Amino acid sequence: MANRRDFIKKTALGTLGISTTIGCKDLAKGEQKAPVLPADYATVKPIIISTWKHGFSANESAWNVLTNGGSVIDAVEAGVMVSEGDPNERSVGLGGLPDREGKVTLDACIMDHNSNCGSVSFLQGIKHPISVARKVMEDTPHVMLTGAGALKFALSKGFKEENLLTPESERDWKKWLEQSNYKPIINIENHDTISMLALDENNNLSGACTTSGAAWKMHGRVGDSPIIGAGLFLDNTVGAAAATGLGEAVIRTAGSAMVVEQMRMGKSPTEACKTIVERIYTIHKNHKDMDYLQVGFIALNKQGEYGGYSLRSGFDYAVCDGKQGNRMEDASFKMEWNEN
Ligand code: SD4
Repeated sequence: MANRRDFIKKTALGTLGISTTIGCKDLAKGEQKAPVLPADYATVKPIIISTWKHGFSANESAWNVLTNGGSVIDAVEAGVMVSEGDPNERSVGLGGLPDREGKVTLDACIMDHNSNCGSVSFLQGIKHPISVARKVMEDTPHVMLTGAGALKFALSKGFKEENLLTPESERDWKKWLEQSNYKPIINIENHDTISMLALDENNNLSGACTTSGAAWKMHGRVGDSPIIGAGLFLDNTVGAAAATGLGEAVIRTAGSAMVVEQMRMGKSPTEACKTIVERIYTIHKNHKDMDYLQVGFIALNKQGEYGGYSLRSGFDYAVCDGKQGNRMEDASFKMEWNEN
């Protein structure tokens, strides 16, 4: 894995007297722009944290919403939409890798500080499932819609149906078909899912999680990402957590809800993530999934403290606040890939 310090560059934030390590050159699609930060932000609120490198540009978008009068739920929605709409992100929305039948099927959920939540699973043909999830939250008596019902609902709300399978993803799927070996390796080059957590200056949390799920999954498979409590959970009196990695393992352990409960019991975000990763390891160490198992969590508490931890090496996340700007951080981890 490349050294994170290689990526870091100074930005104009220094001229505001804000200590800055912002920007990751290799993350830029075009020129990387620093978020516009008010100069007098001395605290760590607002703060945004999101999974993997695509979290970096997602954070920028969320930050712009938050610092231009948008709500924290608006911010997390806008943030993860960046990854959903990017055809070069092969694990989310448009361009996501398909299931073994060549279908791109999407899972997403969103949750606000009042514990309102909305979710869609096994949704096809809609580029921004997170926005459909938000509509489920706001415009229906339900939390979760799935498959054809979710699509029907999305169309009724004016979403446009489109082909999300890009030529690149179709090519990779055809190549995969030659061996048809299902072994979802989730690492820094081959990750899935953007999960984003944010805390605004009024102390309110929101979270969003969206993915095309594990590549080459069975048709109809739903992972942890649309499941409140598994892929995402928050309690506005405590903190928020979100997951990435093998969804089956996260569902088996109600991962994100458990991380929040660890924070409720007084653990720091990193310690809380570590405790649940250790639990997942204990449950899975003799499991058939173990040779490719990866899980990682990010967490953010009400004080604006954050952290992440993964089972195996190679998990990183993006953090954006008014003190240090936007940057990538490597999560601590339990083991290397060649250990069992
Ligand atoms: C899933 N949790 O569908 C997602 C995939 C993922 O990093 O997050 N991979 O199982």
